[in-house]
Amino acid sequence: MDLDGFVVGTYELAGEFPLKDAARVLAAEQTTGTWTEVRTAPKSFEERLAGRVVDVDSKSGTARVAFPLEIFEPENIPGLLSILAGNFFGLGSLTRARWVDVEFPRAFAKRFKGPRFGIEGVRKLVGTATDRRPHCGTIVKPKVGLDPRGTARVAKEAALGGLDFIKDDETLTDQSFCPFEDRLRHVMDALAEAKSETGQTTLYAVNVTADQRTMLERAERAIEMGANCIMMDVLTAGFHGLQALRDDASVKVPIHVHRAMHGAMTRSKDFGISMGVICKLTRLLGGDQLHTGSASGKMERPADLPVLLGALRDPWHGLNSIFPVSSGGMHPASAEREHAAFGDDFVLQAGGGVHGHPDGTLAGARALRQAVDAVAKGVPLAKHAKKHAELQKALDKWGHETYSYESFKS
Ligand code: CAP
Ligand code: MG
Repeated sequence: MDLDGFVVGTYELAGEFPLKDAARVLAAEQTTGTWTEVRTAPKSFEERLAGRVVDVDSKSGTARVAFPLEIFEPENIPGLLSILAGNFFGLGSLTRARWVDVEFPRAFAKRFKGPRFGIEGVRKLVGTATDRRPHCGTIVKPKVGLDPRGTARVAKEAALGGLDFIKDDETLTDQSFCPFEDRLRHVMDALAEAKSETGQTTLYAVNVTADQRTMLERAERAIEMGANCIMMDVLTAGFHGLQALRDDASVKVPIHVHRAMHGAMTRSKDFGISMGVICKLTRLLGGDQLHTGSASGKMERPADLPVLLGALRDPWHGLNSIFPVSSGGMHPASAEREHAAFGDDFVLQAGGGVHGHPDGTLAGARALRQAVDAVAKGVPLAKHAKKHAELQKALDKWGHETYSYESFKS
């Protein structure tokens, strides 16, 4: 079957009937069918718009379903999701329904802008276009609890310690205790001071997550105020929110994409949407950095990490790549495992693993940067730490860390 005129979804399905029938039910429910035959439309027209089962693989329990392009309103992302990820999840006869992959014809993908910067663009901004080491970053901690001056103080230390990237935590937006504009102003001033000492650019992703109108206003205001990066939570704010930010011509900075709430979609083996699909949609719609999960750390470790990295970094319809972000319980000693899994093109991001350093944020940032420099050169961390006291202290504290509920502190 020539798939050029179709968007193709791959689904893991099981139900009260054979796989091919489960796929047929999905194709019907999501396009022209319902539970009983209706004769309201001309048959030929209905057939043109109907979803088709491309193939089924009973070994993996997956089926591919092709949706004719004509059924999609161009660039309408909520509409696209209602078709590719709609009612079938709730059908009583299906005992398993996961959306695990999607492929778009090139002409369809080309209607979207994709990442404005991608890995190469972000590297140019930070000054690592030729020095291909991984980037290192931090989430200001505590998650909430600092005022704008306090946030700026922590950010400055992180920048002085040699980090490339600093971000808000996903639950910090524009609360009264840390107003958005004040925070941005103080942090950007602090980063300018740090740059005058180090000569290094550090990106600060201020969190613009809100309803779409507010989010766009915040992003535009942030740019006016001199922001050099923004972040948004793509699943709570919606894929169309990311699309709106990317399509806004004034938002000429990288967009860091957090995935809070993804676990509700990605973790169940029976129902949900895979992280691979979230990666592809984020790339289509223009995220520059995306959390992927990591090879170690406090979060569930994705078994399909290589697939996710491929979705972000391999050539795809001429769209820029996305910088993968390894985060969640990271610390300097994590660098070896993460580098082995990700290679050089990723961001190693640590919140607790920077600010929880025995000597504080500045030392924690130095230790993370030292760890990244070491793995990029192929030098074992233990050896590098002999000449780098901050790294040594980090290894002493977290080198044999196991993650348990007891270690969580609020
Ligand atoms: C990491 C983090 C991130 C998680 C999200 C947190 O902080 O800021 O939100 O990484 O998970 O609040 O947990 P720590 P994921 O470095 O202090 O753990 O990256 O898997 O989406
Ligand atoms: Mg967080």
